Amino acid sequence: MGVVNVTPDSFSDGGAWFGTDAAIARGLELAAQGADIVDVGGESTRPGAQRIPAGEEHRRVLPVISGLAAEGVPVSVDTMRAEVAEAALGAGARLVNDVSGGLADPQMARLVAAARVPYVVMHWRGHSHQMQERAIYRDVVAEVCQELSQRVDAVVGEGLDASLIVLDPGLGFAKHPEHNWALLTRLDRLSRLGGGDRSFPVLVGPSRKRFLGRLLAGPDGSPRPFTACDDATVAVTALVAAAGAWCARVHEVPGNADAARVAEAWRQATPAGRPRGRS
Ligand code: PMM
Repeated sequence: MGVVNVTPDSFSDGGAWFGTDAAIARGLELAAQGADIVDVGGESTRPGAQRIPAGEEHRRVLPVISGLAAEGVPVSVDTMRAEVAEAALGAGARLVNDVSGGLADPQMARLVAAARVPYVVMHWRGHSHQMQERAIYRDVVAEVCQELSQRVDAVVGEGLDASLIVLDPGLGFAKHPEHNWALLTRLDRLSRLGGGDRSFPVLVGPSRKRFLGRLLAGPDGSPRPFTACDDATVAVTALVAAAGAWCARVHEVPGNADAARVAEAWRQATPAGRPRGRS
């Protein structure tokens, strides 16, 4: 999944694709580079960001989505608002990516259920201005699984077919680096949330996030700038794809697309087609 943030202020690529024409051109480029889905968002979720009005979000994303859909690009809309998701689906989006997992807008679950579209349910504990103070866990993997499970029940309760749900641990959203790393190593638990035979596709969004910048900090302790974290993102993509993740959401596609193909070959060559340690 290639990212097009039509925002002036996203932490990772803020401003680069803010105009409609630039955003469409970027989306086409990502698709040509191997993105299976182009994710279009109009609202920054960087820590501390303030919300924008719904009308502004509409104005940012709708022309980009219709422009990309008209070219045959599979588009997802990155939004927490049901009214934006509805308009985006009308403009040709095929998937709704909701970083709040339905918590920010009580209408969202009903909308995706009625539209019968794939729905990314991300783990979330509140809007950007308050999320980092909520990064408190005793057992992050168990708590994220439990909270996501409640979201799955809520969305299925509104009538969405469970087979359309994609789960996301929400790297960096109310998470400190140690939480992100713990979650990355236990994606199998997320996938098997429902217990029994039920297994959900898992999406992860490691791209250019602060935990990578901190890992790669220079000798003086200053974090690596986010644009210099693309190689580390590729490494995470390779690891999670080899562990069975369905999708990685990234800003730079070529290296990640190669990593996904390497991981797929790795999985195919692994006895029983799965990495050791997974049932
Ligand atoms: N991260 C961001 C935005 N949208 N969506 C999903 N499903 N998962 C994520 O981890 C995620 C997301 C924030 O990153 P950005 O500002 O660089 O787009």
